[in-house]
Amino acid sequence: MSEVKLFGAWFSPYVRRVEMALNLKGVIYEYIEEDLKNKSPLFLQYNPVTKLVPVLVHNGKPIFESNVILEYIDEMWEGPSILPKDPYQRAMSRFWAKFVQDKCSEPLWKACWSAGEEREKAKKEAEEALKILENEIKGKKFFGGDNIGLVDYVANFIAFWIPILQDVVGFHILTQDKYPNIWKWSDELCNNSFVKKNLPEKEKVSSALKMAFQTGNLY
Ligand SMILES: N[C@@H](CCC(=O)N[C@@H](CS)C(=O)NCC(=O)O)C(=O)O
Repeated sequence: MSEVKLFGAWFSPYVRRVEMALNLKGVIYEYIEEDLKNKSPLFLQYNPVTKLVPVLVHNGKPIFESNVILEYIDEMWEGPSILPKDPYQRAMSRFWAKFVQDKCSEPLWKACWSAGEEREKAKKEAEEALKILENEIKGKKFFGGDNIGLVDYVANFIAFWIPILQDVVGFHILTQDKYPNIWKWSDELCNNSFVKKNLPEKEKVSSALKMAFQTGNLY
């Protein structure tokens, strides 16, 4: 019997996407909540490289970086696929996952936490990328087609966390009127019964972000 441990933080979108993937495949695992202000020696022993959660430990061997972990889970365990089987579709999923992370999520996050010129620059960058994403999701239920796939997992950040953060900071870029297709997809994803079970409580995330915004400390 294999031994699977996941080091995480309850509020982390990166951790939640890994939990979703493990649950999708029906993997039995031990979840270990890590205090990011005071990381445990065991956690640092497993991930002395990036020191970030999530870290998946499978039979004593650690794997870091959520996207790498998602692919590992997909290859290691049977069950519903996270990536498509077709090589071209697999390549495109990887491309869009990276696009969502680098071009949409990061500038959106940055715009919410910054001000002045820095905010304007991040806003412009996010808007350009969201326009492209808006077109990509048009007419589809999920980025993965009828089923949730890699891009949907990675885009959990813009579906669930970004709308909460926008309300907390009072600065809105991703809005229903500007990006109706993304908004529709977000609704579909967050209200999916499987996804819902793997998301944190909205109120709890909102309070944690409010606290972070007031104090300037994320953890
Ligand atoms: N690129 C990483 C990002 C992970 C990440 O940023 N994790 C945050 C929690 S949301 C973390 O561990 N922060 C701790 C720190 O910055 O020291 C991934 O995809 O796994």
